[in-house]
Amino acid sequence: MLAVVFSLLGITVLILTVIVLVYVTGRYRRKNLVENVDVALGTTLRVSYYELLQAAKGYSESHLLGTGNLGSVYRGTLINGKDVSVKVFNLQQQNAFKSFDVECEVLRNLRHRNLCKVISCCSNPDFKALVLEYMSNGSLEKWLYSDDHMLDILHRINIMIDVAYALEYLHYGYSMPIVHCDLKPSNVLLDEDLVTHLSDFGIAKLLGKGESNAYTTTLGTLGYIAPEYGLEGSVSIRCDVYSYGIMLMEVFTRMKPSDEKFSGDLNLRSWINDSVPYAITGIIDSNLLGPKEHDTLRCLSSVMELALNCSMESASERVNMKEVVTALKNINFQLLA
Ligand SMILES: *[C@@H]1O[C@H](CO)[C@@H](O)[C@H](O)[C@H]1NC(C)=O
Ligand SMILES: *[C@@H]1O[C@H](CO)[C@@H](O)[C@H](O)[C@H]1NC(C)=O
Ligand SMILES: CC(=O)N[C@H]1CO[C@H](CO)[C@@H](O)[C@@H]1O
Repeated sequence: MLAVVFSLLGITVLILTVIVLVYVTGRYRRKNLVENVDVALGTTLRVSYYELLQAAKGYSESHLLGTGNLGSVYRGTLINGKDVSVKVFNLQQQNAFKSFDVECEVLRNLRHRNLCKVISCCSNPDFKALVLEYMSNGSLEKWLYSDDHMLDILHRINIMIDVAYALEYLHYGYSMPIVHCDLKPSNVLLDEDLVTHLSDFGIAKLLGKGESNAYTTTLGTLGYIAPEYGLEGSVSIRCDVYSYGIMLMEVFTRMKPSDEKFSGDLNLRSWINDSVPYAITGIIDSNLLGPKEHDTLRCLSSVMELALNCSMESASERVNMKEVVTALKNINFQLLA
């Protein structure tokens, strides 16, 4: 009788223990799941949803760096002390999922000094974010148009050489050509040492093997996009060359393609085309004109000619990024001489 009672008791205890164990490990597993759903893609650092939330102080207004239509970018500090920027995708926007995938795909595989490095991707069904290196000196846009910043001619040339290196790498240095599609001064970021990093690959296009162009309905920024891209949605590496040409013009004239003086037949490109080479002093950013003016103007004239060669109406007449790198390095060399 006693033996039966004890063995029943024993079995009950055993069953209870098993139930408790199953419950505890289950909870533990679930907790672990919640904390580690984020995938660190091809990078060593893992950043959890919670750490990210803390890093950017709950995505507060004071940490907001900028807002685009696909999401917002915040400044944050990770537990290890590293400053980062966190790009949080706005998943209400239909394109945001695709854009996140493209940026992860593009950035995790690329390594180049002049591309913005991705530290981690955080991806849950209802939260997607990219953790990127923080660029303490902001964008080229900020430097060009703010009154308390001033980039001299060599800085500007070097920044544009670095952008050209980044594009040359995207176009020729990876297993398939990558078209950035949204080249403009606000997507060119400067780090602590003023080294240039091309950023924002949200609408970049990867071309398949042997494919020279692709079609898209997502447009880049008006004023910078090539005619065939704007009119037919046809993107190729030559679209980036066009945008690069427009950016060259903007960087040395400090005039935006969207400036109100441009309308009808007059645009940034035709304005410059009409002034090169004889009336160049009238278009160049006056901050760049000082002593040694004659040599400087000759170089600036070459820069504008190169910009026109980049932004030819017909895509097949445009130079390519390898030629751009060579030409700009020559001009830089002449400036230093
Ligand atoms: C640029 O200027 C040349 C003359 O110097 C002219 O023939 C050409 O049509 C102009 N191109 C544009 C796009 O304005
Ligand atoms: C621009 O293109 C013209 C015609 O192809 C060429 O002669 C000239 O050297 C080019 N200029 C620059 C700066 O690349
Ligand atoms: C030239 C310049 O202003 N560089 C600044 C870039 O950012 C670092 C850190 O914020 C500053 O210390 C530099 O002065």
